[in-house]
Amino acid sequence: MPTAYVALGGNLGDPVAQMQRALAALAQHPDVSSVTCSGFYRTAPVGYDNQPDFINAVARVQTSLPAMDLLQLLFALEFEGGRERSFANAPRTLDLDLLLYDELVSTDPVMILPHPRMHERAFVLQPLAEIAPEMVLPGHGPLDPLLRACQDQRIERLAD
Ligand code: PH2
Ligand code: MG
Ligand code: MG
Repeated sequence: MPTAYVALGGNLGDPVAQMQRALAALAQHPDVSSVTCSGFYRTAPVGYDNQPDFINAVARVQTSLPAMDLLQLLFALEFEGGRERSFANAPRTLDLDLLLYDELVSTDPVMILPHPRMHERAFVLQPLAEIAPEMVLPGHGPLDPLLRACQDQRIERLAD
């Protein structure tokens, strides 16, 4: 069964609860066989500074859904989580980004895979390293050197 990695994030409302609801909904989906999530992290906003800290995590999802169907499911869960779309990098209740889907490379503008910015974001790399320490990102290499390169990004693991 294919393995996907999904980044979860949010900085409005109760992001922890919104992310936990999304994880539960994913795990209950008939075409999803397992969901393994990292711990939750409090992270400084990247890209657009003038907004609250985020909560972030990364989950490994084993699913028989094709990549585009999984992406549509993530969009539906974002909507259920109260997501409204305003401007790029705007504050949001729930953001679910498909990072990787097996070895799939996609240049479709709605589903670029691997995610084009994941290798430069501590809020993705740190939780990913927790559940997939041996991961090698296509075109970018292992996680540890990538993480060292974004040491200036504030990130703090929340207690379990
Ligand atoms: N998501 C963004 C832009 N900036 N910063 C943090 N810390 N966490 C995020 O999830 C995040 C961000 C765009 O989706
Ligand atoms: Mg995002
Ligand atoms: Mg997104």
